[in-house]
Amino acid sequence: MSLQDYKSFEQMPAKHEIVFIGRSNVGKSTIMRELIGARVAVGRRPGVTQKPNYYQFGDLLVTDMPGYGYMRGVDRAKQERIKDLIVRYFEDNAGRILCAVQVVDTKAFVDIVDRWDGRGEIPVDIELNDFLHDLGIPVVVAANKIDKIPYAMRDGVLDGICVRLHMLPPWHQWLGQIAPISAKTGELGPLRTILKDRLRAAGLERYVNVIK
Ligand SMILES: Nc1nc2c(ncn2[C@@H]2O[C@H](COP(=O)(O)OP(=O)(O)O)[C@@H](O)[C@H]2O)c(=O)[nH]1
Ligand SMILES: [Mg+2]
Repeated sequence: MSLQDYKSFEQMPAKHEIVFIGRSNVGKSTIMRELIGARVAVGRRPGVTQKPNYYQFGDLLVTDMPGYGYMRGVDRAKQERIKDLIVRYFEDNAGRILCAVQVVDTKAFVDIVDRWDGRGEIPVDIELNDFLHDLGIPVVVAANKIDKIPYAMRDGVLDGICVRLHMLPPWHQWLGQIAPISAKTGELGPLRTILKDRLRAAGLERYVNVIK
């Protein structure tokens, strides 16, 4: 069966869920390996993973969505289809989703968004971010690959990301919603803190240790 034939992604039974989304190659698999010990392929050819990967911890499900947006070797119809299936998944499971972690490549994000804007198109990242807010699903932006940005430029770049996501700068105002991280160097502290806090706030203290 090809992706075109699915009505929706397969759904796992769970009471609570954290869902990771992002364009392909932003570092989602690397983050999940570091954060929850998920044994997932890193640096695999984008577009190969076209179904969610699920990691179950008792009643808590951690889900790695397929990458969306442009992928070399994946036709546009299929890219659209993946986005539609992701949207559908959030609609179907909104009630149990504690938060969505939207992973972005800190260095590339603003350029990609502005290029799409310049063509009069809505960037996929922005479309999904707006959609999640409309559904009432809390979004945590993981600004990954921060190691690629010189220290002196980091605040400016993070402010730029906030502006595109309709969050008023300075980015420091949004410490619960944006986490500058580097999965490569293992600097995941801000994302760990946010996710642990959210689990505690949801009365899920027993799952705090799922986050390594
Ligand atoms: N510089 C840098 N590279 C990273 C970081 N995280 C992931 N990468 C690299 O980005 C590429 C894509 O990573 P992967 O986890 O497979 O991305 P995914 O497609 O989003 O799952 C790999 O070559 C990773 O080593 C990071 O924080 N900094
Ligand atoms: Mg991956």
